[in-house]
Order: sequence, then structure tokens, then C-alpha cells
Amino acid sequence: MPRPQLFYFPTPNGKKVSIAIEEMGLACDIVPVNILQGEQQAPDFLAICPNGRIPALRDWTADGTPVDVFESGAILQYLGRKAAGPLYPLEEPQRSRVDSWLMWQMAGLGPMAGQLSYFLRVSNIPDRSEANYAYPIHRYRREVRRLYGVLEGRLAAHDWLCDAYSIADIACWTWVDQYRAQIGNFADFPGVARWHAAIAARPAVIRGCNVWHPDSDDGWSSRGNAAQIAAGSAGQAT
Ligand SMILES: N[C@@H](CCC(=O)N[C@@H](CS)C(=O)NCC(=O)O)C(=O)O
Repeated sequence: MPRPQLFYFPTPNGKKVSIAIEEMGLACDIVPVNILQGEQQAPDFLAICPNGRIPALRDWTADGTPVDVFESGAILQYLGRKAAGPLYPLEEPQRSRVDSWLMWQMAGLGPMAGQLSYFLRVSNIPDRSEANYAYPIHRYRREVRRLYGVLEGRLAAHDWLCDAYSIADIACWTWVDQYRAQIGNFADFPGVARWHAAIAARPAVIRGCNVWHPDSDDGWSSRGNAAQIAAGSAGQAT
């Protein structure tokens, strides 16, 4: 049986899956999809992920039937079921607690932080006025801070979001790992700070964040993906 393939670019949504794979000890091949060069719109990739966004996973059942999964939350649940291990508990109510925090990340923290990241990058484009983006930056930063407060409400008195370290922690962590750009520092969120540091130190997390990097980031990390946004080739390239 072929090994599973992860269609990947090193963004928060991509890294949450590569981290989970490392944590679960699953064998997997990384298939780079360079979203800065439009590869997420290639027909072969769209056949697996009609939404044209990384990550996506191709796996096979025991009888060789392809299993294509897109949306990072669905991929984490699929891998969690496959590993049948502690990162995605088998029993209720533990599993539903993980699902709740995972959906909270997918519907709230990820999209809001993604929009904040987008407007921060757009405001860095040299020929555009930063003032034009003051309101969306204010709006999304305020919402992201509110969501950090929700995390803090749980993490102030608990080690993990649910009963034990889980795919929900991994999903939220890759977004919180961008806290410097989002909120500056953790001064108001000591529980989140402790949780973030504990996860950052895990060997599987370090490996998962480094499964593949593009040869050139086309200026993405050094000055924001301004050129791609200006050219209309990157939407949510957070
Ligand atoms: N809800 C989706 C979001 C996926 C997403 O937005 N991926 C971004 C990278 S983090 C992407 O592929 N962007 C390419 C583009 O905007 O064209 C998920 O969680 O998988």
C-alpha cells in the first residue's frame, strides 16, 4: 500500500497536520504545494482539494481505495481516528471536548487570525497607505485578542485545552505561534504563554514545523507576501 501523501506548505494550517503526523509517528510523504506560485490551483491538486487551499491528504484504505481529505480539521480527525491514540480520544465525553475546541479553532481563531495576517501584510505593500487598513487591522486584532482571552480562560488553570494534549492543542498552537504579529506579547495571557512554550519544546512539534521549506519564499517571510497579494496570487497565504 502506498504511504499517505500530505499536500503541504509551511503555514499554520499546513503545520498543524505535519505536527500531528510527527506526534502520531505516522509514515507520510510530503508533497510540496507552493501557494506563493499558484500551485494550489493546479488541476491535479484541485481534484483532491476542490477548495484550492492547502493542506490536503491522500491516503488509501486497506483494499486500495483512495481516501482524499481536505480541510485541516477534517484531516486531523482522520489521522486521529487512524492512529487510534491519545491525541484524539476514543471515548465520550473526551472526544466531543476535542471536537469542540477543534471546531472553535477552525471557525474562529484560524479565520480571524488569518484575516489579521492578511491585512497586516497588505498594509506593508510599499505603494499603499497603511491608514487605509487601520480599521480592518483594528477589527481583527480586537477579535483575535478576545479569542486569546477564551484560550486563557481555559489554560490559566489547565495544562491543555481538553483532558490531555490533543489535536485541538496542535490546531490552536500553530496560530498562536504567530502571537508576536497578532498581539505583540503574552503579557495578558500567562496561561497561553506557558501552554505555547510547552508545546514549542516538543521534539515532534519542532520536526513537524520543519518537514519542508521552499527554496525561495519570494519575499514572503521577510517583508510579508506583498508582491503576491498585489498580483492577486495569494489570498489567505497566512
Ligand atoms: N479552512 C482551511 C483553510 C485552508 C487555507 O486557507 N490554506 C491557505 C494556507 S494557510 C492556502 O492554501 N492559501 C492559498 C491561497 O490563498 O490561495 C483549512 O483549515 O484547511
